Amino acid sequence: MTCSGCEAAVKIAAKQIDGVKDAKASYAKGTAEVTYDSAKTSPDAIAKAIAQKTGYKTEVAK
Ligand SMILES: [Cu+2]
Repeated sequence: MTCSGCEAAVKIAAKQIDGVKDAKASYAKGTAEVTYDSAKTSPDAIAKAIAQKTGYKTEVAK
């Protein structure tokens, strides 16, 4: 992410994913924090969906 516009785009993309309850993104840190329902989705699926919607490379934080 390179600016606060990207930050908002990542946040919106994450919130559109089924099973995601809340999302926060920080362009300063280059990270996003997602609260999700583990019965509906998984970190890998969320990362993939965000990458598809925004064009950013994503990886699941370990
Ligand atoms: Cu930007």
